[in-house]
This record gives sequence, C-alpha cells and structure tokens, in this order.
Amino acid sequence: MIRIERSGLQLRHGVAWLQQQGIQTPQLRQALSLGLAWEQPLVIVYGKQHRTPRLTCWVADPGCAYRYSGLQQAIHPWTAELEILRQLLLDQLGVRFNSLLLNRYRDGADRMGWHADDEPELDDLAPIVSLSLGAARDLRFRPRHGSEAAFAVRLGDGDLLVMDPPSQRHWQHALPPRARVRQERINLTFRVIRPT
Ligand SMILES: O=C(O)CCC(=O)C(=O)O
Repeated sequence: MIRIERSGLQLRHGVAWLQQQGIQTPQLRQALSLGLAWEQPLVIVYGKQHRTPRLTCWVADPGCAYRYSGLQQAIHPWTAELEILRQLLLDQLGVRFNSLLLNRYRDGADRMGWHADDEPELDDLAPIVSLSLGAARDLRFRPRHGSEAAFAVRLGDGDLLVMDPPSQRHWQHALPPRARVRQERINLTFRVIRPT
C-alpha cells in the first residue's frame, strides 16, 4: 500500500487491491450496475434544488440513517456482493462498516463537488474506505485551511483508498468532470455511522 501524508491528512492507496483479493472487477461492476436500486436524488445547493450529477445508492444496517445535502437517503439492504466486500474489509483492515454510499458516474460528465465526509452521524474515529470500479478518475484533495498544495490521486479499477482520521476534519475532496472519459465508474465508500 502506498502511504500519502500531508499535515492533517493520511491516505493509504492500494492499486488493483480488489484483484489481489481474487475479485473479478468487471463482473462485480456489472452486478452492482444491474442489481442495485440507483437513484438520482434532488439535493439543495445554495438554496436551489437540482439532481445530483451522478447516480447514488445508500446501503446500511437498519437504524443507520444518513442525511446528505439536506435530504434523507433511502436505506437499501446489503446484497451478497456487498456483504463479501464488507467482510473483506473487516478481515484486512479490522474495521466493521455499517453503511456504504455508492456513487455511479455514468461517464466523465458525472462528478462530485468539493466536500468532506464529516456529517455528525459519522464516527470520526473510523476510517472511510473507498473502492473503485471501472474508468480511472482523479480524486482531488485540498486543505480546508493553510497553504498546502492541492493534489490528485488517480483511482483505477479495483483500487482501495483508505482515508484515515482526522483527514476529513482538515481536507476536502472532489471528483472533477473529465470530458474524455466515456466509460462508467462505480465508487463505494464504506463508513461507520453511530446508530440513532
Ligand atoms: O467517487 C469518489 O471517488 C469519491 C466519492 C466521495 O467523495 C464520497 O463518497 O464522499
């Protein structure tokens, strides 16, 4: 695993990590594309409602509610494939995740703006762990304060990215559009929510 460290930021990047665990990534991506209840929720940004520029699906244990840009996400159950990934992360990282946000970027026009995963319901002592499938995209990082330079981590098919605490407190991340990307990408971020 490659360690990427800045002041207040700790990342671990495993290139083609899923393939190393024996997972067939094209089959997994197809199963998720076809088998999940993808939504394009309305979000409120600067007081205006619009559809997210990507598809999403929120998977969680019962009781793990999550609000995102002011809207409550519907909770979907863990599928067999997602349970396998959750168990793999428990075995390899020692963390049991109770919730998972999936983002599906249909092509390079789909994107995610600057944010940190720092909602109050998230356990901020647990890492946030990202798995990527499909087209390679740049995940950009920038500090919330101070003068450290922004940079990008290129996330390819099967890559793992562990964002360790207190990264979300000091840095933001974004997935900018990429006009030349024609293929789909699915990203999974596993989280620990404090049940209400
Ligand atoms: O698609 C990605 O790699 C980023 C996803 C993300 O920022 C998030 O789920 O909070």
